[in-house]
Amino acid sequence: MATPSMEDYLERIYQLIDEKGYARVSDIAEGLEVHPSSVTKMIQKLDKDNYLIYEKYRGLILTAKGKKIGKRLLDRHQLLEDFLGLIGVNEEEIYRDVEGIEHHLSWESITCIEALVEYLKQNPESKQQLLKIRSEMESG
Ligand SMILES: [Mn+2]
Repeated sequence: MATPSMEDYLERIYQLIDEKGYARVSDIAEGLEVHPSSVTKMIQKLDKDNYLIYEKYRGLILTAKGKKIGKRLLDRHQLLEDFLGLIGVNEEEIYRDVEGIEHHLSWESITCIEALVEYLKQNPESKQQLLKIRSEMESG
């Protein structure tokens, strides 16, 4: 299974290919705030584990396995952003918090959060009630 760090790379690579059609080492490094040499190292590891195929002059492509996992990781990130947003977390905190927790939740917890997000979207009055409790906590 992919380590938290491998997950970050796969998620970023999947997102870049999804948005731009390709993923360059420099773009991956920038997005993850790491040195390009770390990216090259990780790409070799991901290649070895069959998540992607890397050729020095042709760039990299994700294998079927890499695509499947990459999509899952990106969806998970998005779900957690939706979740924190719905329960009232400040916009500025959301991205960093998601980066902090996304690798440490079981898929069972993710599925439960997914159901809760769906519930809150379908029941705006419950969401309002939740936010009301929270503002009472802040003022109390
Ligand atoms: Mn992420």
